[in-house]
Amino acid sequence: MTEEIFKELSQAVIDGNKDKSIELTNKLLELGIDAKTILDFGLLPGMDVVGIRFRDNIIFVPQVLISARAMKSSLAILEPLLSKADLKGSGTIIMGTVKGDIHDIGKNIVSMMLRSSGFTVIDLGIDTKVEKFIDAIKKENADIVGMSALLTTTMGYMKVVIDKIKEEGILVKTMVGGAPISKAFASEVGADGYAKNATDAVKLAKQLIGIEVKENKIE
Ligand code: B1M
Repeated sequence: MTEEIFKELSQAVIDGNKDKSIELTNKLLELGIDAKTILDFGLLPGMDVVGIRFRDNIIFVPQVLISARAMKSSLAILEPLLSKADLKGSGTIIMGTVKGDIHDIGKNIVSMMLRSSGFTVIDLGIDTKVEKFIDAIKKENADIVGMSALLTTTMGYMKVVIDKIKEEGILVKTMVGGAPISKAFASEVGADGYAKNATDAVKLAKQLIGIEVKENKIE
């Protein structure tokens, strides 16, 4: 029965049906399904289909925005629940989608998962310029700065931020992610780490600040 509801939830994201997405998210929670499972098996598979259809010109920006709105409405319900995990102080992370880029769904999921793992996350939002990153790193005395980019035309901006951090001699670890980013690209721009998804981002953040990462543990 829950399998059917997961499929319906994915479909609600695909259709951009915000009310249905909220209703089904709440229904799964009432059935005792945890927030991370709802994210992984209901919302993300829906957004995967949206991505493929967008790429193949089957749907266009307005439909994608409506799907994103549905997904965000459900994420808003899940976020406080994900953050209810047993929290212990881990470190402070500055997060942002780089300049020129307004994609924020993945970055928001990563931020949410980091918070639920005990990190303090200062989210600078989208279209984040180098000065904003640098100011926040200094102000918050951050341990890590995380950058997200979804466009091949904006991913290069990560190097601008990393170069500035190095130039100013700031002691902060850097991590990067987003659909076009790879491990090789991360090394090329001089980042300290790359994560392909939110679960790996949590593992990486812990490694970067020297927290032991336990395998086979659902984050
Ligand atoms: Co955009 N878009 N989009 N879009 N969009 C892509 C990225 C694209 C691949 C679609 C396609 O053609 N197939 C394509 C980029 C092509 C390229 O650069 N090679 C594209 C394009 C072209 C564009 C526009 C230029 C379209 C236009 O206007 N002609 C435009 C650009 C606007 C801009 O940024 N300046 C644009 C606009 C938009 C919308 C506004 C309509 C909307 C964004 C809404 C929003 O974010 N609020 C949108 C969307 C939704 C997408 C797709 C369909 C989905 C992205 C998404 O949210 N995925 C996307 C296609 C795709 O990726 N399949 C596409 C779900 C999300 C959970 O995954 O963001 O990858 P993701 O995050 C993952 C990991 O990457 C990782 O963890 C996350 C969770 O697992 N991760 C990190 C992310 N950040 C991380 C940081 C980390 C670690 C891991 O550490 C710091």
